[in-house]
Amino acid sequence: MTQSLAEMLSAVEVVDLTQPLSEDTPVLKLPPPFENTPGLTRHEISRYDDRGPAWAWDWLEIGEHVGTHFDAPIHWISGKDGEDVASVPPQRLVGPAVVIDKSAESAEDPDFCLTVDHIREFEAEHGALPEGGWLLFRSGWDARAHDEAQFLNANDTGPHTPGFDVECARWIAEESPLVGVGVETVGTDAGAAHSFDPPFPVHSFLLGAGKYGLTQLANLAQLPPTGAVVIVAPLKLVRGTGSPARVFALLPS
Ligand code: 23J
Ligand code: MN
Repeated sequence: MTQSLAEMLSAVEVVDLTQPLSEDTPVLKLPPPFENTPGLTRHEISRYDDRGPAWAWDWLEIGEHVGTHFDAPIHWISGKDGEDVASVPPQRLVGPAVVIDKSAESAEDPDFCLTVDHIREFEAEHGALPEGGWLLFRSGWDARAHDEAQFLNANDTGPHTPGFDVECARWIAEESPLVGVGVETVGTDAGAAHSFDPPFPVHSFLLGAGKYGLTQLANLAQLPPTGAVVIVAPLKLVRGTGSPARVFALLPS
């Protein structure tokens, strides 16, 4: 007898890959002359008071690219004719996850970059990358997410956080069956990627190829290398270049 989807769900574990969103959520800092995004500010509408006796509510001021968030193709000039957040087909936001763990390497070298060779090694052990899949890069950076200085890890030479090298970004965009990459850091690109050629290659190549980015993920350590399914849920923001997102992983329990 075939199981119903509801019955199958009882054998599924749900892992929340989302960082908490608050006024303290660390935010990307680009160097001058570039403009920066504001983080979250809450404005009170009422608090069970004269302004609304039985209800509390706030309105939010927040950048599209704050906290655990989704990058749509139109975020980058290479993808400017591509999808906004609201246009992304939901099927592309649910897919098999592969998790590559380079947390030891990233602890040793904060500028660690994933390469095509690392992906080939992963495939030799775990099988080919899945069609429509999401590559989740575990760097261990989620342990720093409570402290903006540790999380951004900047010094006089700029930010130092792990990412992908240029060829790896190009390969994922143009040759892999993946639809997106997710990271634990503040952006999908390495901290030093402003100095890469092209600058910010993950943004440039993936968004230019109509693929997606996902940042500031949590709890990747709880996922197996393969076998989980990721659910990415940004706001359906019309003309949005990105959006804070709730991200879940489902795994067989
Ligand atoms: C704008 C410019 C550079 C970067 C970013 C945004 C992001 O990381 C982002 O959140 O998309 S690196
Ligand atoms: Mn972004």
